[in-house]
Amino acid sequence: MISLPEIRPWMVGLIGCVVLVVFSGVVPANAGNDVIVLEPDADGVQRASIVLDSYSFTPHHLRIRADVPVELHLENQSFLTPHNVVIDAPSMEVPVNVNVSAGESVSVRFLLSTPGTYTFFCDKQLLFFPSHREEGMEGRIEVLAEGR
Ligand SMILES: [Cu+2]
Repeated sequence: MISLPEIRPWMVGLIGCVVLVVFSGVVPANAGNDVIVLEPDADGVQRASIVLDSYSFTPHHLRIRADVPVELHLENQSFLTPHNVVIDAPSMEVPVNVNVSAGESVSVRFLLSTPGTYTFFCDKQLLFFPSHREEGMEGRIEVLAEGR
């Protein structure tokens, strides 16, 4: 006759670990928490697509190379809410502040020459409500020196 083993604390720990490992892979691919590393295309432009929604950017963390042009395709998936993208980078020669109407897509090109970490956000705000940035529409762009 087979007797069941007694349950010991280490068994509970082991099962907990297995459950964690199994379910950690179940995070949706569009969660946007991962760093998206841009590589220049054949024409030397670093490209990425970002989905704008109320109130998020997906993805919201980009890593790019300094002094290589960037082209972002911005798609606003909100039904009614206009959004925008403002990049907080005083060193940029041409500041980025692009409006994207509800349901529309816009592409924007820019150049970040100074390595560092920059914030981008949506500064839309309706009346006395919190701004979209305060609601979470914020992301960052890491700019690495060339030859990283
Ligand atoms: Cu917005």
